[in-house]
Amino acid sequence: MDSRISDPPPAVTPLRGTAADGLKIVIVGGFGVGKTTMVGSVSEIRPLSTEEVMTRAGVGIDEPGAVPEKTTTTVAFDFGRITLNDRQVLYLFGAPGQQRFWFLWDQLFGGSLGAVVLVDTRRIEESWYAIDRLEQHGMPFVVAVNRFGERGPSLPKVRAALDLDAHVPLVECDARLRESSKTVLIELVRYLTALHERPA
Ligand SMILES: Nc1nc2c(ncn2[C@@H]2O[C@H](COP(=O)(O)OP(=O)(O)OP(=O)(O)O)[C@@H](O)[C@H]2O)c(=O)[nH]1
Ligand SMILES: [Mg+2]
Repeated sequence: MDSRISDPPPAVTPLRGTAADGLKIVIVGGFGVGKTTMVGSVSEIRPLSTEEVMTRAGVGIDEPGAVPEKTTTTVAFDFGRITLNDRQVLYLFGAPGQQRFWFLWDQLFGGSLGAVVLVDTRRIEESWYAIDRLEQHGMPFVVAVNRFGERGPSLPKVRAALDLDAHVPLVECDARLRESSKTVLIELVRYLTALHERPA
C-alpha cells in the first residue's frame, strides 16, 4: 500500500447499531487511475483488495508504461466501507482497470446506486470506456480528476474531452488523501439524492 496514504484506518471499526441504509458505490476508470488507492484511503475498515504483482510474465499484457511506479494491479475488486451518518453506510467496490478484467464490471454494477469515475488527466481517454458503460447501464456517476502532481487541463477542458453532460458533477481529488476522497463520495451522495428528489 502507498505509504503516503493519510491516516491509515484502524483495523476494526464496528458498524454502528443504528446503520439502516447500505449504499453500494463502485469506483471505476482506466488502468492505474487510483481506484485501489481511493478505496484504501477512505475506507474505515482495512480494505479488502485483490492486488497481484505485475511480473515480467505479464509484459505485453499488463501495461504499466504510463504509470511506471506501479508494481501491482487489481485482478478482481477492492472492497471498503465508510459510515456517512448514523443511518447511512457506503460500501465501496473498486473495479479492476485492465481490459482483460472488464467482464467483471457487470457483477460489480449490480445493486450499485452510483459510481465515481476516476480520471488521470495525462490519459483522459483511459476513462472513456467507464463512462460509456455507466451510461449504457443508466447508472448515475460523478467524475473525479486525480492530477498525479501535474497541473493538466482545466476542469472545463476535461469536461469537454469526456463529453460530459452539464449536470454531471466534476471535481478535483487526490485519491491518496482521505478527506479528498471523502469529499468525492459526499458529492456523489448529494447528486444521487438530488436525482431522487427531482420531480419525474
Ligand atoms: N501523485 C498521485 N499518485 C497517485 C494518486 N492516486 C494514486 N496514485 C498512485 O498511482 C498508482 C496507481 O494507483 P492504483 O490505486 O493502484 O490504481 P488503480 O486504478 O487501482 O489500478 P488498476 O486496478 O491496476 O487499474 C499508485 O502508485 C498510487 O500510489 C494521486 O492522486 N496522486
Ligand atoms: Mg486497482
